[in-house]
Amino acid sequence: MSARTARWLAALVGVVAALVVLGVAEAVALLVGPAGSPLFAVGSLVIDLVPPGVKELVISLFGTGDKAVLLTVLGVLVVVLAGLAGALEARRPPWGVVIFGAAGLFGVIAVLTRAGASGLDGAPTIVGAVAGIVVLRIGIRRLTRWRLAARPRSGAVAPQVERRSFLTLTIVAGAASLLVGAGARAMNAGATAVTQVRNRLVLPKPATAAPPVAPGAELDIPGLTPIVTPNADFYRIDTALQVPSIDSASWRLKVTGMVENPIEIDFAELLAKPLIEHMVTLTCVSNDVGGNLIGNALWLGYPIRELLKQAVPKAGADMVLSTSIDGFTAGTPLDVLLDDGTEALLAVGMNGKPLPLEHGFPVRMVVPGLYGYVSATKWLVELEVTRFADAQGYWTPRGWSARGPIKLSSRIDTPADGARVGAGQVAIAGVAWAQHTGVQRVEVQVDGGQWVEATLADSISADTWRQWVYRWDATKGTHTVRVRATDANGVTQGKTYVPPAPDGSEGWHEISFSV
Ligand SMILES: Nc1nc2c(c(=O)[nH]1)N[C@H]1C(S)=C(S)[C@@H](COP(=O)(O)O)O[C@H]1N2
Ligand SMILES: [Mo]
Repeated sequence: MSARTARWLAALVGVVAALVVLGVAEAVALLVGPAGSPLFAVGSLVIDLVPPGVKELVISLFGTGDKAVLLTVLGVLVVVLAGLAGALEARRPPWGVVIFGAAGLFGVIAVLTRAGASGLDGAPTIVGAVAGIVVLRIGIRRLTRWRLAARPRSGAVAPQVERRSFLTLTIVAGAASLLVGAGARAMNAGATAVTQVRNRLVLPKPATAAPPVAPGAELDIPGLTPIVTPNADFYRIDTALQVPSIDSASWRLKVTGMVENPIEIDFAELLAKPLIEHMVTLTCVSNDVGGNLIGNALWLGYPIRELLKQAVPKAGADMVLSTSIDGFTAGTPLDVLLDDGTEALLAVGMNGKPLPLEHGFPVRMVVPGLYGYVSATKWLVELEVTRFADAQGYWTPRGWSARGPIKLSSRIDTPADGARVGAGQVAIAGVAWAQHTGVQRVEVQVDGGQWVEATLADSISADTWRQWVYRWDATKGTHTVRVRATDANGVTQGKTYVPPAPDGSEGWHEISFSV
């Protein structure tokens, strides 16, 4: 093999390694979110960095084609740089690796400096760069072996074997990255487009607004969960490996099954209806005693009962099977959804914003008092009126109960389990919930002594959790604290531990701390 051929082949390895970087990064971005894709982040960082004069020149020369020009130039630059890195790695290792590392770092900086980026958005580029460097090193090593084997009288292994090993790596890595990368890019582009649709969306004012949260509902104690959970901190549970991206303009909801008038409604029609605001604490059936799969938000939406009334359910129906675009289903009792005193919503807003994509954009269900798996279908597309005898929600054949009313529960947020606190008064505080029934009393037990009543914050409504606090003059040593709540019907949480499956956990939350 001539030195020239070897150099070109090394450059080829560099280009293939660059494809691996981009392909792997796009695939990982599918999991962490499209904002983690380095491709356009680098492009927009370059736009930020280019001096205004150059920017205007490009726009005046190419008009609306300016973005295409930028991407083409970037693409050519990437190929040239990757080729150089490959050739360099063959002759002066590890300089090729260094170039890849520096380019990866530049990519991470680009991603993290975009508006609204989170730390996790750097992950796709990092994983991609590591994969690319691995391919670069292995590729160059195989090339070197082939070159040595191809020397006259080199002995050892036949050059064909080394050649095949080199070509297999380059072709397979290159083709796989192109395929996976292109597919993932198309999906990331879809999610990005829907993110833009969401950002532009202006929700209508509610016809019936929720009263402001009473100041007395928030105890403002360090370590205590805030009464309203910010969207970014809201727990997320679903079976979707990739968050579905539904453009609200093409969204439709069908009401089908045992109804006199099947209905189909689009997003504009839904927004034109009189919407109401209601604060509801959502909980997952998988939430173990002391767990954090619970959050409280102000939802904006249209009462499901109104839509069902227009559809007119037939006699004998007792369940609504709601379906998500991704195939997830939940079976909700029809009487709960029709109940005038239960604000079950087709929600479009969460804490004053359109639903975040992860929380069901553009429309989800929220039903006070029921665990999410039987009620809170995200990315909702169909409501089928049916019977529990005829249909099952997603989790029911998988061992979870068909009915899922939320169980009375309470949690200690502070002190954290295992914490060390200073001497003096300690605020033992947490939250308690019994959605749609309400919490009447919370009691605390220190070191197995008497149960003493905690102070309750004001209630927002029976549909939300309630904060509580017990101020205790701490004595030196290690202490164990338990909590139990009593609901508005006078029922108190029992001591016996029950695991989450099949219909929700039970038992007293207990923590220890030392003074
Ligand atoms: N489409 C869809 N909706 C879903 C689920 C799901 O897996 N897919 N999970 C449900 C469960 S189990 C819960 S607890 C809530 C959680 O809602 P959140 O992710 O907005 O907190 O969504 C419900 N809606
Ligand atoms: Mo759940």
